[in-house]
Amino acid sequence: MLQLYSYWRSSASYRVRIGLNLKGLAYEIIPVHLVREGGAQHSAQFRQINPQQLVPVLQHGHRKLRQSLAILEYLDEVWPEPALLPSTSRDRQRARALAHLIACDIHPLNNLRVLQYLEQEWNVPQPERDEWVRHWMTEGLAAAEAMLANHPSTDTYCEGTLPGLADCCLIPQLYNARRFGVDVTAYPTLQRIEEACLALPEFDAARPERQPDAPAKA
Ligand SMILES: N[C@@H](CCC(=O)N[C@@H](CS)C(=O)NCC(=O)O)C(=O)O
Repeated sequence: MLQLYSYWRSSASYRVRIGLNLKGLAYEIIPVHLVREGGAQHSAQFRQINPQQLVPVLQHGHRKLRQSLAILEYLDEVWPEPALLPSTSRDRQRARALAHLIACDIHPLNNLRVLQYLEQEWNVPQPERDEWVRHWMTEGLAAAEAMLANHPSTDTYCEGTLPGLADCCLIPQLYNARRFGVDVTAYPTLQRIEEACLALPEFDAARPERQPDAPAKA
């Protein structure tokens, strides 16, 4: 009933995999290789699935759901338990603000198509492109650390004692940060939350290296 168009290393897909696992929903992964042969996301077939040429896409029956945050909120509306969002407006606002910080303000600047554009249109060399990525990640993660450290709502997870929307975004972003050589020890609260999340089977099963399309030695 649920099929997820996903790429093992895509952090936006990783968010949705965590959300589906937290909800205890069974789903089939349909891999979309973002790099091989120019990227399957640009194929005519996949453009029918997502005109934005991005993963993830969740197919629910005949419906195609796009945009990871909108998908996570949909999951929460259709399968309310366990909730990904807290019960009060104030706490929901905070969880969404953290999620948007990552998904709207850090991630899009560092996406594959942006890095390819810098390389192909502006001849930006690899070291500068990597530095660009690290700059935006460091700035965003430092803000997330400041928002989470010593806040009364921060507990085992970003918001209280249950994992939710903000954690679905934070853990994939930290995976990305390490990939690009960001020193995550500068963010002790984020690291502590990451450790708690990855100890849960729902997060563990969503890890890039556990995906059917991950290379054998990932
Ligand atoms: N805002 C979108 C972002 C999706 C996105 O950027 N996906 C990336 C992988 S993490 C992608 O498909 N990139 C392909 C490309 O850049 O060509 C969401 O949250 O779903």
